[in-house]
Amino acid sequence: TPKLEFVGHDGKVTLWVVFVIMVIASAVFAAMAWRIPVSNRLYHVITTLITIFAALSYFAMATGHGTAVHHITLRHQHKHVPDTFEHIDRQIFWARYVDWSLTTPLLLLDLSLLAGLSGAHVLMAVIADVIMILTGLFAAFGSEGTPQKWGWYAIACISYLVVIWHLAINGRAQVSNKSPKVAQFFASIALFTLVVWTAYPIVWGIADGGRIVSVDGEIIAYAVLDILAKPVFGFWLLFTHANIPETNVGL
Ligand code: RET
Repeated sequence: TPKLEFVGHDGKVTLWVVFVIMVIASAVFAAMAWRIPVSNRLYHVITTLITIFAALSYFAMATGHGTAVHHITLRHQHKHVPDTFEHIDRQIFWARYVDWSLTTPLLLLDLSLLAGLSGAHVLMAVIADVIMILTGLFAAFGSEGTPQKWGWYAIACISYLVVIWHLAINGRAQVSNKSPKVAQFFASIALFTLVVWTAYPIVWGIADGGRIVSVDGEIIAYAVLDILAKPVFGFWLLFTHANIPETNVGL
């Protein structure tokens, strides 16, 4: 019989709590949009969509959908006796990857508009980001012990470096053409994003990939990161946008 690694009570509660937070954030962001002219609402629309997608994904996960069982076989080699096999069934929430493949490009769009990145750079950053998420999904379901599993993970990490390259290096260069206030704000929120985003591959490595952390531990770790990356990021962006008129994109 396989060893089961499934969501427990704490994980379930956490998923519901984050669902509620995402719904509230979506409602507040939408309300903030209605108070200003339509011409200034682009960040609001993008940011509200981000938390709506997250709410949908968390609802799916909290109700037991958006998940699949990953069958893992570990082969233990022994001297003089035949190899033994250990079977583990671990739950993988693929809904996360659907969420991330839509929301991380939108988050990048927020930052790109703020920096005034060129269309070519925005497109390259977004495509690299989608490759990062999809190869991360391949890694999550890749058979244990195959080189491809961590190979996909490595490709995802390289894609992540491409994203950082476009946002940090080119974004910084571009935003210096804007007012010092905008440049200062971009530097702060981009650094915050860099720190939070970099924690995801670390959590993945010790939870989904390395299975050192339980499914509940994984849910809690991603919950904290998702709240920082979406509602906290969103509030910070929209409040600052309201206070610094030069952040307007004119789109
Ligand atoms: C994976 C695993 C493969 C290697 C890398 C990853 C990066 C994921 C990131 C996710 C960011 C998610 C956000 C969600 C929004 O709330 C796919 C975990 C590099 C950076 C910001």
